[in-house]
Amino acid sequence: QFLQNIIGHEEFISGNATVDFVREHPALLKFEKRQDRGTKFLSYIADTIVNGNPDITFTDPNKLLEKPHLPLLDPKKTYEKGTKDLLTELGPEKFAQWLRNDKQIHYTDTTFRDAHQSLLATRMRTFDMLKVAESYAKNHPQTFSMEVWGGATFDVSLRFLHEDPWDRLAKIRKAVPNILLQMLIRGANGVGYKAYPDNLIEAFVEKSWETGVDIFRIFDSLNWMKGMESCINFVRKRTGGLAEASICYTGDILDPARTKYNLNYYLDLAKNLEDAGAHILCIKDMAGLLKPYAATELITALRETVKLPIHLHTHDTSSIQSATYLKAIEAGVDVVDVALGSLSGLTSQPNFNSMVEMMRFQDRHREFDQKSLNEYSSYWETVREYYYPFESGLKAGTSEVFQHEIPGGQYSNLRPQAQALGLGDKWEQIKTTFTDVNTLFGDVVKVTPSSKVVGDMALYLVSNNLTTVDVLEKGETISFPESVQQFFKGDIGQPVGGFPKKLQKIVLKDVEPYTDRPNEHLEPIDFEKEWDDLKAKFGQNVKFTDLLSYLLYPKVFEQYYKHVQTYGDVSVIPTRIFFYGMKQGEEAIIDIAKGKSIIIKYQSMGPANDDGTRTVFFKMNGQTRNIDVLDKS
Ligand code: 3PY
Ligand code: ZN
Repeated sequence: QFLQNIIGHEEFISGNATVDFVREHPALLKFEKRQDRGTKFLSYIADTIVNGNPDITFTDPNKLLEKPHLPLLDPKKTYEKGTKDLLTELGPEKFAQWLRNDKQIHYTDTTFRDAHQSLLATRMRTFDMLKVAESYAKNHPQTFSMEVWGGATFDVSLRFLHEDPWDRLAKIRKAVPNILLQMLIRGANGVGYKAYPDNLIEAFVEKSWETGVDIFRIFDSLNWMKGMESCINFVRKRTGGLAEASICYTGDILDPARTKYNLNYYLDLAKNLEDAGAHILCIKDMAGLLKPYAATELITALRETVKLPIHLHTHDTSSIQSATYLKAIEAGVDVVDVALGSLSGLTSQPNFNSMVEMMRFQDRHREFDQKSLNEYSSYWETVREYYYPFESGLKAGTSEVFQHEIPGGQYSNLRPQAQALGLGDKWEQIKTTFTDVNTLFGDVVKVTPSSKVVGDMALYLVSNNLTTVDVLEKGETISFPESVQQFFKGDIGQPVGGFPKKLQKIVLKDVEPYTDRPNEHLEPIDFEKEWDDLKAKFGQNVKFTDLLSYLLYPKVFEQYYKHVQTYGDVSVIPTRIFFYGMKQGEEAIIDIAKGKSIIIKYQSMGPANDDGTRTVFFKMNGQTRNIDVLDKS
């Protein structure tokens, strides 16, 4: 491996290596303990059998987890041309014009991103997506786009699924070459919860495009233009993709008592986003607050105010959001976000399959093969069961959302967060406190990361038996959650109308807040140095995408990398086995690479050994293999 490290080193390849080459690059002497892939997988499965997957907090032994039926695909079917081909042909400006003038309604399928982020705490694995990605792209090439990346998926795939998000994107791109792929990016916060140096966001955008993203849905969690402008520019400058800039919708434009976010506020913001270079305008209704008649007013006025095509995103938490889509379509919206039937509704997007039927025989209808679309819904219905520990527990639509305004993507996370803090029985109080905190903060736009700040504060108050009145009266004695301190310092930008000054002083005490872009207080990344450091730390085989992941989430990446070294690329392990291990006597085939599979049979587990380990007995490709695992129970 020493030789391989040398031969593979850039300096050696470029012919610039001197006699000091090895001394200057200690990483050349780093060797991985070599273990074959099969043994790594067996170690993972053995550990899951003995100790369980640490991400699974409860299991139901009676749960039936069936094998899903794959939707039918005519083997002769090839990829028909789709929106991706059209973007390549027209370029972003002309593509946007085409979209604005196209009469039939377009659909973005969010199944691979927001749907599972909002219903299943973002846990959907690449394995389950890849089973249907290619056939979907062949069967439904008229889909406008598929949202497959960004938001919380980046963090969760590294942190909990031990998967490389870049690898997921590249594989989906390969399976879906004809339909536009889109991601959600939190402007200056990238796919994280804080501001990052500009040159990191720039490199991230460029690499995302190269790996497969076509549409960048850019938003700022406080609707702050300065949080979005540079990201819009990076998309325009560094990619051939589309900058879709977002208005995050909050409040109710029809409510005369709520004047802060009124129609004019949204129209001005839309104009600013158009002037900043957006190709598409997104109304990002992250909590599902845009009511049907408000949609009529908003979309009609926006179509008159800007020349951009309009893309509407909502969450069906209240269960009335398909009515909003109907009104928006009547008012001329160009694209709506939907999720395949069994992963739609509630905190997810409205139902794709049913939306298509609602529009059938209408002027703006776009034809889809409904029978096939339903087969995809059935596939996900079966697969969803594998993720049952991550369900949010919400059973029906709730109009409470119009009071608490919790975003759909946060709802499915906040509840388990509360449970983890021992506040499971205080869920009702947490929701009302969330509303109170929003009022205390001056009615802010709430979406990641600002929604997390409000959520953290609500959890903090409930767990300490405090109210928002206590905060104002005895705030000097309170040590506020870190995210709240950062928010009032200006770390995630400036809220509409500014910070409530008295509260800001209470939270920050003597710390001076800033009013300009938080990114300007950050040193640019020295990529060459970071790249060398990363290689020294993790060996020569790290990729540039690893560097980006590391710079965004250093600790999470380190743990992910350790996991890969110990267990290999676990994304290829079937989901049931990944979460729940194997049953005694069960046999499974794992496709570890194209055309390469291993057959694993779990035979038995031995008693506890003196050193606290247990031996798990397998057959791998017919040969007996024993794996010793530390029993952590
Ligand atoms: C995210 O930022 O992850 C969101 O989904 C916001 O709605
Ligand atoms: Zn959303």
